[in-house]
Amino acid sequence: MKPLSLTEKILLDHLVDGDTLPPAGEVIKIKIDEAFTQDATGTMCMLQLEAMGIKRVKPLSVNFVDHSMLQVGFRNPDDHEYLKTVAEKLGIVYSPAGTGICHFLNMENFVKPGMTGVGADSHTVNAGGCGAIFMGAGGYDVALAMATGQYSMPMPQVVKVNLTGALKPGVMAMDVILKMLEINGVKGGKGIIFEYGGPGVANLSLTERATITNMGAEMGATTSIFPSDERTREFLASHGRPEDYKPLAADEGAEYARIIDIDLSALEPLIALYPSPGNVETVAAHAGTKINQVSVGSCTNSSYENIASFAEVLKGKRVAVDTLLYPGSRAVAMQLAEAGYITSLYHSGVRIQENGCGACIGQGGSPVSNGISLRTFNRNFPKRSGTETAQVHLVSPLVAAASALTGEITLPPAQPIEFKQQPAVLDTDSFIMPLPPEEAEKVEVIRGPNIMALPDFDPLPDRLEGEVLLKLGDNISTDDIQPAGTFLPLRSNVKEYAMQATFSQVDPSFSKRAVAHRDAGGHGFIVARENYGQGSSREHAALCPRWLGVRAVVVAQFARIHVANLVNFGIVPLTFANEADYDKISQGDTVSLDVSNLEGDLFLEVKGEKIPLNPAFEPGDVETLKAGGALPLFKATYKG
Ligand code: MIC
Ligand code: SF4
Repeated sequence: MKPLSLTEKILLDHLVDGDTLPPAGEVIKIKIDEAFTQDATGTMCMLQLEAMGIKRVKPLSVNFVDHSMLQVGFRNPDDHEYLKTVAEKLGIVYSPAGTGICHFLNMENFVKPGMTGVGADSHTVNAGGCGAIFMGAGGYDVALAMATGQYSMPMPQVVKVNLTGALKPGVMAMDVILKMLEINGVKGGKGIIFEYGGPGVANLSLTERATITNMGAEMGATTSIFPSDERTREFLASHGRPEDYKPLAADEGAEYARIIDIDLSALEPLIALYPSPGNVETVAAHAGTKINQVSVGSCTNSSYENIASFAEVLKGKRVAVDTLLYPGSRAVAMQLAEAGYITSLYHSGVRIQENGCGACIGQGGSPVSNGISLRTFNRNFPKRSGTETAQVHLVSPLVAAASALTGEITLPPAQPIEFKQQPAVLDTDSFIMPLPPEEAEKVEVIRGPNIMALPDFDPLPDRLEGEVLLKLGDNISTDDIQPAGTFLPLRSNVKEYAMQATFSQVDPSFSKRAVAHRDAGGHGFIVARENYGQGSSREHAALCPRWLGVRAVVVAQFARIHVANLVNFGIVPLTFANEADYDKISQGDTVSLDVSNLEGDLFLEVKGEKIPLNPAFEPGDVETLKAGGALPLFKATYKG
């Protein structure tokens, strides 16, 4: 038999139909072992799951609460109570606020080598560090996976990343993934699974591997995966799950679309400069730049090893700038406490925050105006920190530590940092486990006033006619389309979220203009260039524009998760057949598009000219688009 990559083995093992994998780009349907949400995407996901009429979820499913935890006013607490009670009703595990960040908890408690999963968060790919194939998806696709135990996606290409050597002192896993970003750029992972291998893998711990797979999202990759080996066994055993271990690796001689070689011992500390995770340079080149804040944590770098290394550099010294810390989970916080690091961090002047996303998603911890914040996070998009004029640069926990002490960008100590080895703490009691079906049926789902009904959307007309409401450039992120931060409590209220937030940071007049255009009977169009919709998986970046009357988005290229979300909410995603035609369209142009045959030739008619377009949807999406979105179609066709 032909030697197989690890990706091929897991996908073949999970194929719903047949026993061969199609060529890259063709849609495959796989069985899903786990599906999860977090609170910011979870309420919409659960509303859709309820609307599907599902009585109990099929695969292991979890609702984590980690993003929107400030609970200022009734909105967040209402969302959390809804997520808890709907979880009880439908057989979903519930992870309450304070337990930790979804991806972190997933690694500690649920992921097993060889599993497949989807999560309503782009960094679900984190789980690849444990030899599993996990992908980020929009809330509807996660609801569908919970309902059916299946997920469809275009078959990715498998690219091998061959690691050799071991990291030098002062260099961390963060520098490996920043190197990958330097090599591939923010859209270089599209349609790809990065499969790590080679002798260097054994020199990386599980949490280091997860740092690397986590930020595969920043390259737009479908996901990334490491083999399952002795280090995986150690991690699972230390977290009370030795029975979940099984060794997994690619076959000798497996074929890959491409091979990227990285010598770990040749890497040096790197920094991704504002405003993109793809702006990678060396820390050395920026040493001495004054900073105003340091923030350590996020799903990328908040393990015990990360924070213990950070604490060791700070020990006995005092930070020179405001320094915030977000442990990845309550278990990590307890492990740090038992090792004495919580006390030493307080002595150093660090502000220890709740175990959750926090400043990473603009929930507190905003930098000062015109400030520079060094963060161990994965995203530094404009305004995401909550301060318009601030700049965020991304670095490893060791660079963060050295810089916190000096108040300027500083290279980490050149000698190895030894931290205290402390047994992992188990925190499984924090989860609320599913009730037996007879008891679950009796649970009353509580919907406080923040939980609004899902809007109804009409089917696609034969012709779309209206205005180009916005013309944008490259790399528009879902943070640009539908910002999070202080708007997070509006996630369960589509109308308010759309009116207050959609494109508000790009053009504050957008929502009002769009609604007026919609109410006058127009269909809204958005035009942009490369990598449209990069970043977060939030389906609100499709749902809210749809509510505002956007019916088609025409760009040079889309990011993977966003294009699926557009289809799910009945917005037609299209790309230019000739990229240069982008220049022929202006904001405010009146355009029209015959969509009566989505499988035929498609042209954007503008100023008397017909601009040829390509579908960015799959042939299998036509029915969904025609129906006006996925939910109306599901309700009409699902037989249980
Ligand atoms: C993010 O990091 O941007 C988020 C917030 O985790 C999002 C999900 C969301 O918008 O709720 C993501 O990465 O998918
Ligand atoms: Fe949370 Fe930030 Fe990770 Fe998103 S990237 S899941 S906001 S910690």
